[in-house]
Amino acid sequence: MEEVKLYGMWASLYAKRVEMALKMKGIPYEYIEEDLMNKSEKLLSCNPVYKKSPVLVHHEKPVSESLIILEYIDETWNCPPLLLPKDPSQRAKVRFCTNFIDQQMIPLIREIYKFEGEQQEKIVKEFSKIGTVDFCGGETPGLLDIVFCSVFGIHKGDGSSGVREFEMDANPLLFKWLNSPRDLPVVKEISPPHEAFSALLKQFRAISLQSSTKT
Ligand SMILES: N[C@@H](CCC(=O)N[C@@H](CS)C(=O)NCC(=O)O)C(=O)O
Repeated sequence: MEEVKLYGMWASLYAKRVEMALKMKGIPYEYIEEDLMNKSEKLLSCNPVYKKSPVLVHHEKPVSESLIILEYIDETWNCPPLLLPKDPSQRAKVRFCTNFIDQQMIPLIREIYKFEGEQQEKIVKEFSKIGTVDFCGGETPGLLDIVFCSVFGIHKGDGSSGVREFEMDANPLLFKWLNSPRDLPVVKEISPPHEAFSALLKQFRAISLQSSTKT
């Protein structure tokens, strides 16, 4: 019997991507909700370097960092659907894209939340350049779809945060990519409750705006 535990946080996009992979592969797991303001001893001991969630614990062995966890899942449960392509050059391309999303796109999204008006528009324009990155999609949803969906697909923006980068008409190139994985039942299953998530985004927006006026 496999023993799989996931230490996550209900609104964390990083935890959501791990949940998506586990569900797509049909791997049963126990989910443990972490209070990030008061992290458990278990989380701290499993991820002593970054002290962040998510952490996957498989037979008492911890794995941290969501992209590494996704690859661990694919290698350990080497059953369909395979998350990474077989061809090494395609694998390299997927890794390039997922790193690009985490290192370039997510920080840019955080920046967008810090500003209003013209300043925000400037950053949003920067964001649309992302359309020039040649994201590679496989025949069936895989690792890149999971990562992309965790950032853009789980929550349909309703404009309440004051930022429009999540909205379809504001960024058609980006959203063309999302059409199929967003409709996967697994994405619907793991999506956080809309109202609670919107409230959290509003809170994040208020804190981000405040921090930018202080600096
Ligand atoms: N690079 C990490 C990022 C994980 C991350 O930022 N987790 C956040 C929750 S969304 C966290 O644990 N924050 C608590 C903290 O930074 O103290 C990954 O991919 O897993």
